Amino acid sequence: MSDSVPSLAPAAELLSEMDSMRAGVDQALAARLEFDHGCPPRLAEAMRYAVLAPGKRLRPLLTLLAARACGGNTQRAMPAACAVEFIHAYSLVHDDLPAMDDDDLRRGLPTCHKKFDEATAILVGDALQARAFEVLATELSPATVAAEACAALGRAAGATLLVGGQADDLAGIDGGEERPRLEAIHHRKTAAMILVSLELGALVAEATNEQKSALATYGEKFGLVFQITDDLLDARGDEEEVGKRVGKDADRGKLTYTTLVGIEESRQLVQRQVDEAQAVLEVFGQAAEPLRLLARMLVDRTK
Ligand code: GRG
Repeated sequence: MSDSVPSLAPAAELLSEMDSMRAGVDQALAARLEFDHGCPPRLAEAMRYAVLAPGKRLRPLLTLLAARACGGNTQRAMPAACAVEFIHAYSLVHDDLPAMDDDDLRRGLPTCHKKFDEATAILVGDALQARAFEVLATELSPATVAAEACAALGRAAGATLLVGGQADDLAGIDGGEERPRLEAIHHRKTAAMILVSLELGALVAEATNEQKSALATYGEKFGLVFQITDDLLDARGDEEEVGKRVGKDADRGKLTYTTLVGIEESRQLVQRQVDEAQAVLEVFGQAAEPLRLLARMLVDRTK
């Protein structure tokens, strides 16, 4: 059964629909973090703290909206939406640890290891990763779809993509041209999870190859826009401040789009990619309007 998609829905209506979807995702995540017995209460509390903190829920939205664009039911895609957010939340908890990025704040709150302790934060990540695959394996059907979803998420979150990208980034792998190096790290640490979020939505909706390939192109462009706008946010402030920060990043040797091509070219690149991301969704007609809006919203994002 497909969800009914209003034709020519005005942006305001779509925005409020996406807010409801986000609230639905939060409820679904919370429901999957209730443990009857056996889970130490402090671990369960820390898992809920890490996942339910006010994130943007971009990846689960991509899963639900991809399913809808392909004519599927968003509720059927909800377990997959939760699984991608569990992996994302685990990667943030581990990335914030002293051994990695050593951050004190995440989503405007103390990081998991600051609020609890380091060992708990490591275990939160471990348990969230396991929970993601448990949810896919037990809640998706038929079994072939569940197995394909586990394989796709395992690949995206594994040693060649998310974890491998993090390892190379931490090791400061250098040499070679800067632009391809930046793109490779970005592809593995950021775009791979965005792509698999869309892929799982398409999988649950039993999408055609044409639909899958359009979503993959959209995902590449969305991922790039997400990364560049992330870099632009890091470099925000008034122009003088921006100039100073970009200079500082460059001094530290931190490779970002803003340090590599500058603010103005980064902004132009964002605009081009957003236009192309929207155009590639033509194949879905009106059913992909929320995905178009989501890409446009990245341009002006403030967090
Ligand atoms: C520890 C295996 C492992 C991987 C860590 C996520 C990550 C890889 C590193 C975090 C730093 C980074 C590369 C950020 C890139 C962009 C990103 C993933 C930002 C956070 O995602 P948002 O903005 O976060 O969607 P919210 O909080 O809204 O969910």
